[in-house]
Amino acid sequence: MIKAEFIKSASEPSGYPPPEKPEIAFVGRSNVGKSSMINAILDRKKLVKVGKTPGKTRLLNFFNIDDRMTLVDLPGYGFARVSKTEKEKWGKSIEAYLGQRENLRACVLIMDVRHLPTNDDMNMLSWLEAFQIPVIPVLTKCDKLSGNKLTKQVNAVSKHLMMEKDHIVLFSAMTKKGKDEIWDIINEVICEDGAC
Ligand SMILES: Nc1nc2c(ncn2[C@@H]2O[C@H](COP(=O)(O)OP(=O)(O)OP(=O)(O)O)[C@@H](O)[C@H]2O)c(=O)[nH]1
Ligand SMILES: [Mg+2]
Repeated sequence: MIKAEFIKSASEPSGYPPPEKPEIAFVGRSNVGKSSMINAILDRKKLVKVGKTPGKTRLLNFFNIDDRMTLVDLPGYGFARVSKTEKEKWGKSIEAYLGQRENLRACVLIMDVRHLPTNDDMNMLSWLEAFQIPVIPVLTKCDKLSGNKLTKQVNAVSKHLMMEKDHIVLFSAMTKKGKDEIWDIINEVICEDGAC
């Protein structure tokens, strides 16, 4: 089993752990399944808290993986019942992180396979491109669609994102579909760094 431990939470750069290991961050709409995905790929049930009131987590949560890399669960966006001040705070903490985190190697952008990417998803994608951060696009909750419906939806989403279908990881935290594929990609990104 992979060693995975919570390091700390932070909202601003002064609170981040030292940038010693290559880092991968998980971003996406609130309630899309970021925390569930991290738990699933690490074979943990409760390393990261799941399904609390959406939009409550305003902190970045850092996890040490095998003393080899850090995974970061970023606060979700697009939660309607959040005040303007809260949204601004979110924007500032995410912008500081994306703009300043020197050991950040890639962002896993998680979207719900059942819906076309939201405006917030598209804005996040532009942001990542502007910061020149490699994106690993993931469609989660694939267990909710089957056969033809899944294929149709993946085609529609890939068109919307203007990305090749083969570059998009199909995932389910419930069935763990896509777990090996996501690790292959993460390891490839980390290894480019000479950290293997
Ligand atoms: N069926 C199914 N449900 C999922 C999957 N992933 C997450 N969920 C459910 O979706 C809800 C939200 O999951 P979380 O992992 O807490 O989502 P999050 O993106 O971390 O949410 P915030 O931390 O609020 O931003 C929970 O009820 C999960 O059980 C999946 O792959 N399949
Ligand atoms: Mg979460």
